[in-house]
Amino acid sequence: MKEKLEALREKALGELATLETPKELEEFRVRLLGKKGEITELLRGMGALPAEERPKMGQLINQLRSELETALSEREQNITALLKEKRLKEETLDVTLPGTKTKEGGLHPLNIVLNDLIDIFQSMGFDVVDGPEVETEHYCFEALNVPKDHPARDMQDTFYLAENLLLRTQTSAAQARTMEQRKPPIRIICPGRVFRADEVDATHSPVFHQVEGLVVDKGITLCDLKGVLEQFAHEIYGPETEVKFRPSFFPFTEPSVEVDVTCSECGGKGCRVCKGTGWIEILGAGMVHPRVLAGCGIDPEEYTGFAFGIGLDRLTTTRYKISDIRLLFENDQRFLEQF
Ligand code: 2U9
Repeated sequence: MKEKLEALREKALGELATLETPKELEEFRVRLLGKKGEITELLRGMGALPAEERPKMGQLINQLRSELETALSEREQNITALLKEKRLKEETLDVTLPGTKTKEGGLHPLNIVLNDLIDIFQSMGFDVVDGPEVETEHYCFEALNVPKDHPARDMQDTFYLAENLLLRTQTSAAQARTMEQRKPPIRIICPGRVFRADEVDATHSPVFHQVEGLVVDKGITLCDLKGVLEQFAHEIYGPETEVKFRPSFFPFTEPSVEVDVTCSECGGKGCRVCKGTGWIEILGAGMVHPRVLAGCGIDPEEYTGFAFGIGLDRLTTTRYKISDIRLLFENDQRFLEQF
């Protein structure tokens, strides 16, 4: 019996040293020290021994039990410590490593400039109005006093989709719609894409962008037009910029003007950018033609208005010194990343 005990002790301690997980330890505990475990079986088996040997044997078995219990709890502590160390090693973070860079999107240069324009006009009380890109001849031409034989209506200039259906050549179409829907006072800008069947080159694209504006109220005069557009020019180009109003002609405005600012490249001395004139044309404008007001249901005897049109693409290419308008439409990341 003693040898049996010794053999069990050797085997158990040997096995214990090889166990590596809490699960294995628990199985070991049940198998040896549990209710039906080997030690309990040994105690039970003592009945077969002569009475005088039993106390001694019982003492030895209990000694073995407590020895195994101690060894088990030591092993348990060891394993817990080892597992903790392993986990900490696995979870170690090198906080000095550089982070992974996420690619950030940005605004298209046209949208950067458009947002500036919207800020400037909103601060002067203008609403932003949207309109369809596919228009009827009525809103694109008739309502704007562009007669049937006007060169702007030429098939070569306008993309027709069907008879009477076309891609708008100016966002004024949306403004004509607004005039029909709203009563004055009207103070709106219409930014958007417009389309003309132009030959493509470094300064012309069949798709381009306008921000057109319209103010209609009682007593609006050319002075209001000058004040608003001068304020706009100073906000975009700086307060030292000079602004010049030149007489011009548009079918939808009378009188009409074109607005020039002193060239920001040379400060007005004359350079390659302004072709030696010292001035850069930035927009067209005028007092809304009485026939346009009347055609949109506004009495020209009671109300007057002014309108203007800004080419967004040229404003963007000159601001960022972009040499070719086509770069704005190609969506080349190497170009777009620069803004
Ligand atoms: C209504 C009546 C009149 C808008 C106007 C211009 C002058 C103009 C050009 C600027 C550069 C077009 O993109 S461009 O080529 N536009 O010169 N636009 S007056 O006149 C209007 C608008 C709406 C109801």
